[in-house]
Amino acid sequence: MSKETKWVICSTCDINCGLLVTVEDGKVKSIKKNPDHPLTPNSICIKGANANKYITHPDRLTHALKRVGERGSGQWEQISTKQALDEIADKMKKLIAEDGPETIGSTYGWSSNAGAASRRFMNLLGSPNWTWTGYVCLANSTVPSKATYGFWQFPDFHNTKCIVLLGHAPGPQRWTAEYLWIKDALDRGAKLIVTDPRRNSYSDQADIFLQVKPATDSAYLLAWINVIIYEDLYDKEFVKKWTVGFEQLTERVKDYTPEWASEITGAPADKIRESARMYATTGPAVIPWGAVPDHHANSTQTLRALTILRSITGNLDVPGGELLMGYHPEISSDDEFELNERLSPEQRKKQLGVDRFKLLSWETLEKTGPAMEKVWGKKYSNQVSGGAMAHPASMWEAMKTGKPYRMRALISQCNNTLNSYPNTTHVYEGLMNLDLLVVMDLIKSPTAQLADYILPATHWLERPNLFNYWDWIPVYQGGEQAVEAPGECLHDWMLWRELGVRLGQEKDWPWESMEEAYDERLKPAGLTWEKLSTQVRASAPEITFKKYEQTGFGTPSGKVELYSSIFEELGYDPMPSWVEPPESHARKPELAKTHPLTFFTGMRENYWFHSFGLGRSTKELRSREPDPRMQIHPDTAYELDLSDGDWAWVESTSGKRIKLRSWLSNDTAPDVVRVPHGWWYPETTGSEEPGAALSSLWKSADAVILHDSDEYCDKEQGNFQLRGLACKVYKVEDGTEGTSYIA
Ligand SMILES: Nc1nc2c(c(=O)[nH]1)N[C@H]1C(S)=C(S)[C@@H](COP(=O)(O)OP(=O)(O)OC[C@H]3O[C@@H](n4cnc5c(=O)[nH]c(N)nc54)[C@H](O)[C@@H]3O)O[C@H]1N2
Ligand SMILES: Nc1nc2c(c(=O)[nH]1)N[C@H]1C(S)=C(S)[C@@H](COP(=O)(O)OP(=O)(O)OC[C@H]3O[C@@H](n4cnc5c(=O)[nH]c(N)nc54)[C@H](O)[C@@H]3O)O[C@H]1N2
Ligand code: SF4
Ligand SMILES: [Mo]
Repeated sequence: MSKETKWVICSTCDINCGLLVTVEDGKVKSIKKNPDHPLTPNSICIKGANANKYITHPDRLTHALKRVGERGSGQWEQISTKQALDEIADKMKKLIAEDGPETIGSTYGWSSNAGAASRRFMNLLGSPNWTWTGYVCLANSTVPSKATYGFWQFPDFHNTKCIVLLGHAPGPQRWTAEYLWIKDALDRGAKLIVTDPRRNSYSDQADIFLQVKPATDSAYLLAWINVIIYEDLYDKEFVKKWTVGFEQLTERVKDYTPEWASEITGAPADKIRESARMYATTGPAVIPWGAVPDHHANSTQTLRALTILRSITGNLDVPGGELLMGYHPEISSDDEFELNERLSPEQRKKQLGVDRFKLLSWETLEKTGPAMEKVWGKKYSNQVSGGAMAHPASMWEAMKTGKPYRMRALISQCNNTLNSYPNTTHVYEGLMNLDLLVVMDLIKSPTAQLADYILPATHWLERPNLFNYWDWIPVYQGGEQAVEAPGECLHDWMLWRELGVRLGQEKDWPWESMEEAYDERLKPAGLTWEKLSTQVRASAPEITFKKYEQTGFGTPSGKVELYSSIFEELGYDPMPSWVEPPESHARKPELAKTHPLTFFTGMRENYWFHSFGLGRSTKELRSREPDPRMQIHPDTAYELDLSDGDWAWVESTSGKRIKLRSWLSNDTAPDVVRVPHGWWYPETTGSEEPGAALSSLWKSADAVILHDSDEYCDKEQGNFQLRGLACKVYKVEDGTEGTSYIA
C-alpha cells in the first residue's frame, strides 16, 4: 500500500488555500489544513475539505459528450475528447472563414487558473471577444486603481490599525484565509468600520456600523472625502507632493456632506462623520476589496472614491496600508503569457460593447501602457486579467440579433454562464442562437445542458498547479497533483493549447504538458515546477514600501491622479460623483407603490462557490442549505403573511419572478430583502417552466430577475446593477411544496 502526503492548492474558490492531501493507493484519503504553509497557514473551509466527494460523485463528468437531439433536449453521445476537439476546431475554422475570428467568443470563471491561456488563444486567434466573470468581480476593480495610482492595491492586514469592511464579510467558510487575516488584525486591536444593509457577521464587533441602503455606497464615501478634506484630516505632505487634482476634488465634494449622504443612505450623519474621522486618523488603515462596489451601476465612480480615500489619507504603499507591490521578478507574468501585443489594432476595435463602455477596452489598456511600462516594466498590465474584456450583455445581443455583427460560437469554460451573468433570458436567447456552444465543466451545469459539446475538466485535486495571484501580488506557489483524473478529463489550460495547435497556433504552444509550460514560466527563477511544488513550495520577495519615491506612480503624470487624465481622455468624468441607482425609490417614487421592497443578490453561502453544482449535489453540504433562502425582516414578512420557511415569489420590475424560501431575520432592514445567488437544482432535470429543462434553473436563479440593459449598466465599464433593485414579494399560494432535495 502506498501512502503519501501532498501539498495541493485548492481552487474551489479564488482564495487558493494551500492544503495537505493524503493519498493512499491513488485515492484521496483526507484533505486537511496545512499549518506549515507559508502563505495560507491553517486555512481550510468545508468546501475544500469535502472536495474528494466532488471528484467521485456520480454527477461528475468524465467523458466528452456531443449533442445528438435538439439543443437542450438532453440527448448525448459519448465521444473521445480527441474527437470532440477535432470537431470543435473544424467548426471554428468554418465559422471564422465565414464571419472572421470575432465571431468566436469565450467566457471563463474563477476556479481553474487558466485565464491567461484562454486569453493567449483568443489573442492569437484574432478575437477581441474574450470575457469572464472577472467583469463583475475584482478584475474590473483593478482598472480604476491603475488609472488613479498605477497598480492594484493589496491590504497589509498584518500591520494595519483600522479595517473598513464595505459590505464585505469573509468568514470561516467564506474566503477563510482573508477571514483569518482580519481576525488576527482585530485580535491585535485594529479598529473596525462596517457598512452593510443588514447586520452581518462583523457588525456587532465593529467600532462603527453604518446600516446603509443597498447600492448607496458612493454617497457615504463621497461624504467621507468631504469630511476628511474640510476637517483637515488628510495627509497634507503626501497630497502636496504626490497628487494632482486636489483643488478640483475639494470643489467637487463641497456639497457631499454627511447630512446629504444620510438622506440617501439612511445612516445617521454623525455616524458617517465619525467613521470618516476614524478611518482618516487611525492609520495605517485598509479598505480591503469586496464585491459590493463591483455590482452597482455606479461602480466605477464608487471605486474611484475608494482609490481617492486610500490616497489622501496617506495609506498608499506604507506598512499597514495599501501595498502597491509590483511583479515578481522570477516568474513570467500572466500578461506576458497572454501575448496581448499580437491582437491587431483592427480586431481590438471590434471588441463588443466598446462603443459604449470604454474603461475595459484596448484603448484604455493602451493609455495606461506607457506609465505601466515605465514603472513596472509591463505595457499590457492586465492585473487580475482586468484589461480589455468584451461586455457580456453585448455578446448575448450579438448572438441573438447579429448586431453589430454575428457572434456564432462561444467557449464557456469554468463558468456557468446562465447563472453568473444577469438576465438569464437574454443569455439563453443568445446561446440558443449559436452555431457552436462548447462548455467545459465538472458537471452538466444548466449552461452545459445547452451545449453542442461538453468537455470534462480535471479538478484541482487532479492537476499540477502554478498560482501567481494573477499578477496582483509578487507571490507564486506550486501545488502538487494529488490523484489521476478519471476517464478522459482535460486540464482547462490544455483546452486552449489543443485548440491552438489545431488552429495554426502550434508554434506558440510548444509545451506538451502542463509541467513543461510551468517550467518555462519559472525559467527566470532558475526553478522547475517539480522543485517548486515539492521543495520550495512558494516564493515572495521581501516587501519594500513607498517605491513610488524612486519611480513615481504608474500614471501619466507619475502622481496619484485624483483628477484622472485617463478618464478625461476617454470622455468620462475625471472626478467621482453620486449617481442615483437606476431603481431607487428616490429616483422613481412610483416604484414604491408597485415594488415597495429593495433586494440585493449575493451574501455568499458557506457550502459552495456561487453556482457550483457538485456542492449542491453533495449530501453533506446540501443538507445544511437545502433551499435558496430569502432573508426578510419579520415585520415585513408579517405584513405579507409569510412565516419562516414559506415559499415566496420575488418579482422584479422585469416582470419575472423566482421562488425562494422565507428566512425571517431581524438582521435586515424592513424594506430590504436578500436574494441568494447562483441557484439551480442538480437533482432535477425538468422544470416548471415549459420549454426549458435545465435543472429547474428558472425556478430560483437570481439572474432570472436581473436586468442587463444599458440603463442598468455602469457608464464607464458596463458592469451590472446586482444590488439595490426594486421588487415585490408575495406568498406562493399553493406553497405546500417541500424541498426538491432528497437526502
Ligand atoms: N463560501 C463561499 N465563500 C465565498 C464565495 C462563495 O461563493 N462561497 N465567493 C467568493 C467570492 S468570488 C467573492 S467576490 C466574495 C464576496 O464576498 P463579499 O464581498 O463578502 O460579498 P457578499 O457575501 O455577497 O456580501 C457581503 C455583505 O454585503 C452586504 N451587501 C449587500 N449589498 C450591499 C450594498 O449595496 N452595500 C453594502 N455596503 N453592503 C451590501 C450583504 O448584506 C452581505 O452581508 O466571497 C468569496 N467567498
Ligand atoms: N447576480 C449575481 N451575479 C453574480 C454575483 C452576485 O453576487 N450576484 N457574483 C459574481 C461574482 S463575485 C463572481 S466571482 C462570479 C462567479 O462566477 P464563476 O466563477 O464563473 O462561477 P459559476 O458561474 O458559478 O460557474 C463556475 C462553473 O465552473 C465549474 N467548475 C468548477 N471547477 C472547475 C474547473 O476546475 N474547471 C472547469 N472547467 N469547471 C469548473 C463549476 O461546476 C461551475 O459550473 O459570479 C458573479 N455573478
Ligand atoms: S477558502 Fe475553502 S474553497 Fe476557498 S480555497 Fe480555501 S479551502 Fe478552498
Ligand atoms: Mo467574486
